[in-house]
Amino acid sequence: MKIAFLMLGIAVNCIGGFRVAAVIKKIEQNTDAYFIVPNNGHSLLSYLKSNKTEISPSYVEDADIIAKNLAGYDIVCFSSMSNTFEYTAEISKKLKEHYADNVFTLLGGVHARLYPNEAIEHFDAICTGEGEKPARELIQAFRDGRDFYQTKGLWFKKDGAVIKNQSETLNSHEELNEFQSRYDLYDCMLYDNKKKKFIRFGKKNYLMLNGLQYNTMWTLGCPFSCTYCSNSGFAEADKGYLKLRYPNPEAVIREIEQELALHPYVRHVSFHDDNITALPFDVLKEFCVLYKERINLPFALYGIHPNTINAEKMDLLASHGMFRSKLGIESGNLKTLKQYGRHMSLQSISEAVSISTATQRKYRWHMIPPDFDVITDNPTETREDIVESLRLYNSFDRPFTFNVFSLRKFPGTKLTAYFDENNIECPDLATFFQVRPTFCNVLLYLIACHKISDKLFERWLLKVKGNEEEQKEYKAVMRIAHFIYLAKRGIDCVLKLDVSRFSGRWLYLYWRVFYSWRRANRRRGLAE
Ligand code: B12
Ligand code: SF4
Repeated sequence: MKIAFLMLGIAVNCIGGFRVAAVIKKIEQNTDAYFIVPNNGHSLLSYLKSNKTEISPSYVEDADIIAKNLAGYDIVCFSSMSNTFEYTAEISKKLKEHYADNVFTLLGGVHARLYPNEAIEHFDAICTGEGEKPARELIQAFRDGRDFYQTKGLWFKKDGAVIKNQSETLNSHEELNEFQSRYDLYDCMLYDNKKKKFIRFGKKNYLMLNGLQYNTMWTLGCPFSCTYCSNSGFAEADKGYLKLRYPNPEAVIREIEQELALHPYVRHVSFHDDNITALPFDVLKEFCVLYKERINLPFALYGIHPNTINAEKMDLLASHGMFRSKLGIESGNLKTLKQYGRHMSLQSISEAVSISTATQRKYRWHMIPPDFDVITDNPTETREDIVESLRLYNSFDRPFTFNVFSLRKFPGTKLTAYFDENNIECPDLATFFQVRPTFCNVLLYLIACHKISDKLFERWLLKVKGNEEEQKEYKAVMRIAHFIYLAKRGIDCVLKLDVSRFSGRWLYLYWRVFYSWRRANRRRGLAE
C-alpha cells in the first residue's frame, strides 16, 4: 500500500497535518509527505503587499502538474485550511479525473472540521475532528483489508451517498502525550514552482520558508467563544473544545528537542496556542523550568486573552525566555466587544495592556514590544464606536505594536450568521491584512508607532467617519503610515536581534555568527 500525504500552507507549517502524517508513517512506512507553499507568508514582499494568505496564480496553474505527481498512490491524504481548500479540491479533482480514478482521497484540517458538508463533496472521505485516531484506524483497516466505512470521526462518500459517522472523542491527556511528535520535514518533498516539480526538502528551503523559528502548539482548546472566530465552530461540534487540553510539559519539550536535533539553526520557538496563559501557574512553572534547562531559546506566545493574563504568569514566562507576546484586544468599545462575544470591560483591557507593556519594560533587554491584535473595518461600527476605540488605544501604556486585521466573514461563525441575517455587507475569506484606506486605519498605524499628542489627536479624530458612511480614501497617506509602521516594527526586531518574522538564506549566516559568538562567550565563561 502506498500513501501520499499532501500539506498546504503559507509557510512550512501544518502542525496538525504533521502530527497525523507521523501517525500514518508509523503504520505504513510506504508513506511520502509533500508540502506546497502557494505563497511564502514570511517573505518581505508578502508583508509589504499584505497578501500573505493568498494563493499565488502560478501555483493555481500548476494544479495539474501537482496532481500528476500524486498518481500511483492508493491513498492520498490532504491537510488544508479554508484559504487553501478550493485549491486542494482542484488538485484532488484533477488527480481523479486525469491520473488515478480509483485512488482514495481523504481530507483533514480546519476546513473539513468546520464545513464538512461542503468538504465531502470533493473527497472520498473527510475527517471531522482531530485526526490521529481516525487516521490510525482507517489506515490499519485499509492495510488489513477490513471494512472501514464505520470509522468514527470520518465521513465517507459511497455509492452516491454520504456516510456520516459519529465524531471521535477529543484526544485525552494520555493520547496527547503520545501524539505530540512531528513528521520530519527533511523527509518531505516540496513543490518548486520554478522547476515545476517536487524537490527534496532541505535546509535552504527551511530558511526560505520558515526562517529560524519552530512553530508548535502545546495546549489545545479555548475557554472562550468569540463570534468572529472559527473556534466557536469547534466548540459547537464538541463542548470539550472549551476546555484546555495539553500533554505533559515533558512531551512538548521532547518534541522541540527532536526538532532541534534535526534543525540546529532554529533560534526561536513560537507557540500558537489559543490561550496559553489560561494554564494554571504551576503547570506553566513546570514547563518554564524544563524549557530553560533543556531548550533555552527565546520563545514567543501568540495567544493571550485579557481575561487570562496576570502579572505573575507573564513575569514567570519572560524570566524563562519569552521574548514576544501577543494579546487579543480586537476592539476598544463595549458595543463591538459585545458583538464579538468578548465579555470584558475597557478597564480590564487597559490592565492587560499594562501588564504586557510592564513585562516588556522589565525584560527589555531581550523582549520586543508586545503585539496587540485589533480588528478594523467592521461595517456596523459608527463614528462614535470607532472614536471610542481609537481614544482607548491612544491612551495605552507603551511600548506596543498592533496587528491590524480587516474584519472578514468566516463561514460558519456566529458573526457571519448575524451579518447574513441582517444583510450586512462584509467581505468573506479575502485577505484580512488588506485594510481599507480610511483615516481610522491611518490612525491605527500611527498609534502603533507613537502616542499622538492630545491636541493633534482631537483634530485628527474629526476626520474619522463611520464605516458605512461615504468617506474619502487616503491611499497615499495609508501607504506612508503602513511603511512607517513596518519600519518601526523592523527596527524593534533588529534591536533585539529578533529575526523570527523573517525568512531567507542570509539567516543561516546570522545563525553561524550568533552561534560562534555564543560559543566564544561560553568558552570565556568557562575560562573565567
Ligand atoms: C497555529 C495556527 C496557525 C499557524 C500554523 C498553521 C498551521 N497550518 O499549522 C500560522 C501562523 C502559520 C497560521 C496561519 C494562518 N491561519 Co491559523 N491558526 C493556527 C491555530 C492557532 C492552530 C492550528 C493548529 O495547529 N491546531 C492544532 C492542530 C493539532 O489541529 P488542526 O490543525 O485542526 O489539526 C487536526 C485536525 O484538523 C486533523 N487534521 C489535520 N490535517 C489532517 C489531515 C488528515 C488526512 C486527517 C485525517 C486529519 C487531519 O487532525 C489534526 C490533529 O488532531 C488555529 C486556531 C485553532 N485553535 O485551531 C488558527 C486557524 C486554523 N488559522 C486560521 C487562519 C484564518 C489562518 C490564516 C489564513 C490567517 C493568518 N492568521 O495569518 C493563515 C493561513 C495559513 C495557511 N495554511 O495558509 C483560522 C482558520 C479558519 C479556517 N476556516 O480556515 C483558525 C481556525 C483561526 C481562527 N480561530 O479563526 N495559523
Ligand atoms: S479567545 Fe481567541 S482563540 Fe479563543 S475564541 Fe476568542 S479569538 Fe478565538
